[in-house]
This record gives sequence, C-alpha cells and structure tokens, in this order.
Amino acid sequence: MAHDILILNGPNLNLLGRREPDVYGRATLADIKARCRPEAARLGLGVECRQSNSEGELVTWVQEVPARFAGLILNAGAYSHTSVALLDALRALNEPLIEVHLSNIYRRETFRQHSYVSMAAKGVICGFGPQGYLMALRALAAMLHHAP
Ligand code: CA2
Repeated sequence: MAHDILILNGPNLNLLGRREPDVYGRATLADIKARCRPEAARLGLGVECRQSNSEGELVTWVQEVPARFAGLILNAGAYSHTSVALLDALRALNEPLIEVHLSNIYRRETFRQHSYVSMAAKGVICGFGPQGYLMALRALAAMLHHAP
C-alpha cells in the first residue's frame, strides 16, 4: 500500500507568487502542489496538500496524521516562530515530520531564526524555495521505504 504524506502550509502562504517575489519567488502554492504530485508518485507516495491561516485548524490537521498519513511536511510560516500549541501537537506524532521554509530563515531577522517546529522535526530544509518540498518528499520516501 502506498504511503500517504500530508503537506501543510501555514499563514499567508496562500499569497505566494503574488507579493514579495524577491523573498519567496514567483511560484504559487498551486504551482508547488503541481510539482509535488508527480514527484510523490515517482517515489511511490500519495500526497495531500492543505493550507490554513488558522493556528487551530493546523493543530487539528496535525492531529489527523496518525490515522491517515505516514509522514508530514510542514511549512508553518510565522507560526513556526510563535506556536507552542503546534509544537505540542507535533510532539504527539510518531510519524516523521520534515520542516520546510522557502527562504533561508537564518539569513533573515533574528525573530525568524528560532522555530518551535524544529524541536519536533526529523529535519529542516530551508532556503531552496519550492524545491524544498520535493527534497522533503525524497527524505520521507527514503525514511519510509528503508525503515527497518
Ligand atoms: O520562508 C518561509 O517559508 C517562511 O515560512 C514564510 C513565512 C515566514 O513568516 C517565515 O518566517 C518563513 C511567511 C509566508 C508569507 O508569505 C507571503 C508570500 C507572499 C506575500 C506575503 C507573504
């Protein structure tokens, strides 16, 4: 049976491609989804992509992971830097979590250089733009397919 992966994007990422192209590039979230689908299929994975501006909705979706998904890719946007609620939900997971950021948060303001999400993540990919999501899919595929 194919493993299904949940890709979650947090606040304001629905605006991608429309503003701040110098920081976040020109790809929209729909473009990223369209690139993830064939890459996941090539890796033998199913993928579901969701976006929310609401911290509570993201927490609820994280709580769905154990019942339906083998792994989670999360760009929690600004909640990465603020949300203990999200961290608590992520810490309850046994499934692997990869944190993704489009920008290199370590080259930006100091308040972006700490992420609560990182404390629960297997690994963090940042600074590679939309390609980071594809890299995260490959990392999860390697983990899931080569698990002992
Ligand atoms: O680099 C990333 O992926 C971030 O998670 C993006 C978040 C930011 O708060 C994090 O520090 C790093 C912001 C996403 C907002 O995206 C926009 C896109 C276009 C226009 C306005 C916001």
